[in-house]
Amino acid sequence: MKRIFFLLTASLFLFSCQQNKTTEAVEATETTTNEEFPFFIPSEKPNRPLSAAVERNYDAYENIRPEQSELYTQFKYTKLKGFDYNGGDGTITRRDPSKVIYENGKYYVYYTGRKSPVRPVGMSRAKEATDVIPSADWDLSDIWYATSEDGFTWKEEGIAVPRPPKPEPGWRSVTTTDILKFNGKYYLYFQAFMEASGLRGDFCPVSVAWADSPDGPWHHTGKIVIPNGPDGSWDQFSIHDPYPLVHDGKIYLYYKGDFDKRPELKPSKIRMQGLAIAEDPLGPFVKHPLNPVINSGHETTLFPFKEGVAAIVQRDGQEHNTIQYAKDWVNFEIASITELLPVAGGPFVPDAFTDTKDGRGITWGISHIINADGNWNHTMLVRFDCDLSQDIHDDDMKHHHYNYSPEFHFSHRLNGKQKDRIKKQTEALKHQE
Ligand code: AAL
Repeated sequence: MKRIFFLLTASLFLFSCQQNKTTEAVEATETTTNEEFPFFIPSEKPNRPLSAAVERNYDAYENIRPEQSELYTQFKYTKLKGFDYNGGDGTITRRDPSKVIYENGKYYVYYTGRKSPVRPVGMSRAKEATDVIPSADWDLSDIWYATSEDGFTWKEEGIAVPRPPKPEPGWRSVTTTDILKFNGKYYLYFQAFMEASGLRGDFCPVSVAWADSPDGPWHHTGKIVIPNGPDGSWDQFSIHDPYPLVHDGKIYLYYKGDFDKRPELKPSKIRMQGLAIAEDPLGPFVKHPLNPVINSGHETTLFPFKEGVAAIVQRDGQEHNTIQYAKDWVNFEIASITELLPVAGGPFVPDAFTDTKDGRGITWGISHIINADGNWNHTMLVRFDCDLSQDIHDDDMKHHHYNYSPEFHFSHRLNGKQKDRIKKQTEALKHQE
């Protein structure tokens, strides 16, 4: 009898403890207004009044912690071996690399290459440019390419696509290329300048060359495949950074447009990104009716991710320094906010052309650093590494911030105008005493 009584009492006690726990657990999700927000953040959005920011933390992002998101990463950079820059004197530039592809047992990258007897005079002095004196860093350029066994040491193979003869599109400069592999052929899309950049602006359409091998020979089509938009349209002048991917059996080519130029503003232009779609690599490309589809960024850097496409959005615009995602390849949302993003990134995207329905993401690529060594006409290619991949989880790529050295902070110093303003503000205070 005693044994039964003990068992009954013990069961009742355990049941009441369990009830308390359940109550506590329920309360943790249904805390009332006057309860503090819990120390252990609810994994699901709690049923309680929330601030806009905490509401957003649940609704706008994949995870409540950025480091748990596949589309959050930091970036690490490595200096490349194999490229000489004449000591950074501006007579050589390599910039705006393509995506990296892997063929014939090695990596390939294509990029804007300029080797000129003198450094560029600058876009503001474009009138002084000649057929040997470049205006901008990317003026009088050809499409060069290099190969690598490991992605760190590269062998410059030479010019892939040279400037065509006048008056073909690109006779002045062929730049900012990207690669597509489609039905066994290779295509290099590029900005096709027909005037020195800076004369009117950075104005150009996009043309394309094709080859049966990543080593060429490359055949100019002499066609403008992404034309400038009609007068008064956002992309009437600049069709930059062509970036093809394969989706839904078609070529989805993203590109940048510079527009709304107002010299009285700094920066004077807005930069956004558009999309043009074609069934054939040589076109016709149809621009998406919702263009521009990305409201920020500068050079295009995208990759298939799960069923959609992700974009590294850097440098310009309301949403620069973000990684964005479009499940439908058109309507982009911010997936994460990060820093020190690769500029003009050309990632290694193994499934860029496979029409994948489950994009695996990226872990490295080639990007560029402009104004290297403080010289606006010295741009260099670098390697970036990251964890934007479903196939790895690298905690060392998922910290929340970098620690910038005092020297880095002090390198961003006040200019004379700002110092004068500050001086006047202090003097004004003295007069008030
Ligand atoms: C780059 C790209 C395009 C521009 C110039 C060269 O970063 O946006 O290619 O025309 O700058």
